[in-house]
Amino acid sequence: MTFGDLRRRLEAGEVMPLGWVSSPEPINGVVLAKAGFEVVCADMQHAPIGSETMAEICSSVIAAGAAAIVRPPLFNAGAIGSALDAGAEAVIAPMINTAEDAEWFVKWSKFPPVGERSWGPAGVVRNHGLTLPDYLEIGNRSVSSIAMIETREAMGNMTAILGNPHIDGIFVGPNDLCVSLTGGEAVDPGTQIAMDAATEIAKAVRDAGKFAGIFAVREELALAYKEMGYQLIVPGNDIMLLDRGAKAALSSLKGG
Ligand code: 3PY
Ligand code: MG
Repeated sequence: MTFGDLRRRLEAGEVMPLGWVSSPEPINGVVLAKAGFEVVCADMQHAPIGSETMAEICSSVIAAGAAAIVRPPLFNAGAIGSALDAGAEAVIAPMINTAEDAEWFVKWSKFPPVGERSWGPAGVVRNHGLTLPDYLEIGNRSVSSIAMIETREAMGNMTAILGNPHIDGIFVGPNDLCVSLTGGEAVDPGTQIAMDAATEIAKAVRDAGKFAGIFAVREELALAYKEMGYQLIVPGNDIMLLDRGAKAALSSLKGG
């Protein structure tokens, strides 16, 4: 993957399975990249991944030949800048619920004149072999600002969020969405209400000419999301994949 390929391929409609690192372990990003994931995300929101480890995960993933992306913690402008400075080609911002949240996100993820991202891409030029003027020229159109829709409020404001021309794609958090839509009664993305919401979001994103991604907690859900038109599909994070692989290996040895 060369810098900028990720956004070009997503805008061309390609389905790209997304590797997801939820451990403070750069090696896990490398294993996912070498296993064939062409794009790998470091999750700073729900994993103990701080900025130094995030930058190491990005460098390792890029050196292994894949594109790196990052989910920063909630409304953390500093982490958005650090992720992009480290060479991430996309930032997935959690809980973008309103048009104002989307504007806030664009402000911190794009350089002027679009936003106010601060200049300091030492890691990105080193990791991707670019010059500073190259990066100034291509940064805004190569990096994707991906807003998470994961609440009832965000679904109500979807047209306005998608209407922001600098929000490049949407990522669905089906767990939070299920919790929000059921008023805290359930956390199963496979329930009808969550599946119907995922279908509705995929259609709205497609109609807006943008790309959509989603986290799948089970394999059959990953396949259902692909049918709905999702492109960036996470088939479980590193810990979930290790757990499944460990159980399969044990059961074949124990015959159970
Ligand atoms: C969710 O399901 O809420 C997520 O944020 C997935 O990462
Ligand atoms: Mg979430």
